[in-house]
Amino acid sequence: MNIKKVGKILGGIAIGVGAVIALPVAGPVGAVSLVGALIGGGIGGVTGVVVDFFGKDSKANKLGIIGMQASGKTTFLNNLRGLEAVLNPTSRENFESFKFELSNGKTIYIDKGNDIGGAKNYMVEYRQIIEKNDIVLYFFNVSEYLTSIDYKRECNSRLDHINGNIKNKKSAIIASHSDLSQHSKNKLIEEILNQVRDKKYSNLFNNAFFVVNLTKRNEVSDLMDKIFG
Ligand SMILES: Nc1nc2c(ncn2[C@@H]2O[C@H](COP(=O)(O)OP(=O)(O)OP(=O)(O)O)[C@@H](O)[C@H]2O)c(=O)[nH]1
Ligand SMILES: [Mg+2]
Repeated sequence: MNIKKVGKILGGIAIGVGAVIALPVAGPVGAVSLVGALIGGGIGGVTGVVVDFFGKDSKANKLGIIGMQASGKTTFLNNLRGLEAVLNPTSRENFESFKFELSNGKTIYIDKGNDIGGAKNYMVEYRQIIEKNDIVLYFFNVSEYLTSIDYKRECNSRLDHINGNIKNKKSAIIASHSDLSQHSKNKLIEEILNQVRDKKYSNLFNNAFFVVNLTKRNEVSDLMDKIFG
């Protein structure tokens, strides 16, 4: 899929609040994938063939959660489990298996796992985390990405590292803190896609890329619907 084209498509759409836009585009493995933008109260995102991969299995899913420091990894996990927000940076925490019900009534089983911090030293574990888990979610703060060159460099270097190890593993990129940007989710998607267009890891954004406020439980639910629904 041509990212430039996707950016243009998203940038050129006039959307009413609350509308869901889904445009068929050629997917990276030759399948037809959907470029979706859900705005208003919902999340903005690009979903693709991963939706098909994710949707079939009723066994417990092993979730690998990695990403930048303070990008909302623990907030996401806590929101899924109906727990209150934590404000402390994580070093390493185990979480027990849990269930999550999608809006279509389907139950998703998440296997017990590890919530690790986003400090750079944990990057040495990425390869193993990618190997051991069924689905890898990579988190970064979209607002910081677009305003701090150092953050962007660090984030890109991690994306490059992940891309080198991801092979055919299912993955999704989650850009958090959309609420801290003055731009709409659609604009943020367009901007990020433009910025990664010529990068080796741009394919990571083809399948499943979401821009979201992770502090809103309904946005986390929407995200789960899109990933697993
Ligand atoms: N405004 C806003 N705040 C968010 C969002 N996601 C997370 N936060 C806040 O960002 C802070 C860091 O969130 P965490 O969930 O601890 O981030 P983390 O990625 O687990 O951080 P580390 O474990 O230290 O790597 C918390 O204060 C969250 O409430 C978001 O989408 N929007
Ligand atoms: Mg954490």
